[in-house]
Amino acid sequence: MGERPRVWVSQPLFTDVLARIDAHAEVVRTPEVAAHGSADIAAHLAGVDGALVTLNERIDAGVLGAARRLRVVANLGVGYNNLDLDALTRAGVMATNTPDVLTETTADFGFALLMATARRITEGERWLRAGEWRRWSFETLLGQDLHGTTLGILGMGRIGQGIARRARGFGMRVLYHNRSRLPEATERECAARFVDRDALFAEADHLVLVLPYTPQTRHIVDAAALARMKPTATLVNIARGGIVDELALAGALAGGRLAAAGLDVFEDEPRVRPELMALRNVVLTPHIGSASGATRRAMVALAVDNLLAGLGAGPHAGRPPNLLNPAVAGAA
Ligand code: 8YV
Repeated sequence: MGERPRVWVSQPLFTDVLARIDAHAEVVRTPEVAAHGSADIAAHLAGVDGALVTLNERIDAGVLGAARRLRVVANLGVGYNNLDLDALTRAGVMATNTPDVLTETTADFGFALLMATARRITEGERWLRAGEWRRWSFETLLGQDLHGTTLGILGMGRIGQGIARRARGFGMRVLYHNRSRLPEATERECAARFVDRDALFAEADHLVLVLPYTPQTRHIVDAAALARMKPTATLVNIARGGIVDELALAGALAGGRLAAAGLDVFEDEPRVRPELMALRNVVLTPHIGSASGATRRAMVALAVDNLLAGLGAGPHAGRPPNLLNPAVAGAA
């Protein structure tokens, strides 16, 4: 019998879910949440056949150089901008993500963040806790309605569609923009109408960003896009921070050119720009869109399925269900 495969797990994850790997491989665990620099990641990858990583770990050509036995990198998350897919493919390493299992949880969160932002919920709580609530008054903390308004969704994949379905129940009109238009049946089901990007910025009372982060979508919400938006509009970002030019956003919010923003993601996590921190009309959350207990467990379970499959074990041996670079499997 050959040597048992080795797997690196980049941060502590649900022990019982990870235990499924033990039957097939030796697991190199990370005892606490660490900021792995590229030298550290390269050193770990050099000694293993598979890795379970999060958005904290950037996997590119630089860290793959010495990873001679690496066969599969299973990313925890539907977004995989932390993976250089071309570099992984060139190195013959399968890459996988965790779609579907987090769709509804993340759509719930997107809606929660939208409501908190539009109705100034966290701002009100901060005000109350600071002892500012001295007398009830009619014109305190006036927000924006959701019902009867137009929701714009930029990026109409699974999560965007989940948000559209929720918006329907709230009596909102839904417009969307996406790289490609959805089939008519899906548009009907989501009660959503396709418009071009500029029209989306201009017509939305509330705009939610749910698109993948790529070189093409970096700063897609820049000063010019923000200038197209209504000054009464709210912007919610649950995708990736780099989609928005944060300095332009802070400027628009400070200058009254946009009513409010809800941000779960930032360009340089976990650092949040002081320009955003200083603003009253921004709801800031620490990238928790998919963070329900059940969903985070499901994400790890799916990543483990993908990892084991990439190592040639388990029910999907050799065919990870969420393979991002099939060219590698084809070559195998
Ligand atoms: C994850 C996410 O928590 O799925 C994504 O793209 O951003 C989050 O759900 C994150 O990727 C963990 O690595």
